[in-house]
Amino acid sequence: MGQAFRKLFDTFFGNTEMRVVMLGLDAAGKTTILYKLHIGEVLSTVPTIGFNVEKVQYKNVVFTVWDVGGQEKLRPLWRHYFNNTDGLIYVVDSLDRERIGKAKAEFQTIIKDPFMLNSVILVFANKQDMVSSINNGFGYAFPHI
Ligand SMILES: Nc1nc2c(ncn2[C@@H]2O[C@H](COP(=O)(O)OP(=O)(O)OP(=O)(O)O)[C@@H](O)[C@H]2O)c(=O)[nH]1
Ligand SMILES: [Mg+2]
Repeated sequence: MGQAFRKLFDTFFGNTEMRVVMLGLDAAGKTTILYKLHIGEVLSTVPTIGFNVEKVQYKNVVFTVWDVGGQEKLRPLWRHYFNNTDGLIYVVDSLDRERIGKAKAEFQTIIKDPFMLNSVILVFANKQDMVSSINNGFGYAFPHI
């Protein structure tokens, strides 16, 4: 009873909770984003084997953010995180042109899953700092620019 009342009270006057899953190919920048959101700093990361999970509060919403490893062998495990998910942040490495097709295919697989049909989706084009340096002529990916 106490817990039910607390939940009702929180819904009207206090914190709302949302569960968010953050996915994307390996090295897209998911863990970097998670800790930037959580502690406001860019940490050095290692490839995630399994997941990281942190709570991030914005106004009266407490987001529980699951950051799941994106290596190819780990992707079949993504679907285990879909149940009860309110939101998906799909992170794309904007520089990784070679794997943009792979990123798209994995994204389509996620959003077709019945558990994800009601999720809010954000596609986050990451590493924009590098994109601007490429466009300024200092990059290696598009030497013709
Ligand atoms: N220049 C630049 N580098 C970034 C950015 N975000 C992440 N990185 C770098 O990209 C590399 C991979 O970042 P991670 O956050 O570990 O990537 P991940 O998506 O968690 O990778 P997995 O855990 O393997 O799925 C690291 O060297 C980061 O420092 C960004 O916005 N700009
Ligand atoms: Mg990671």
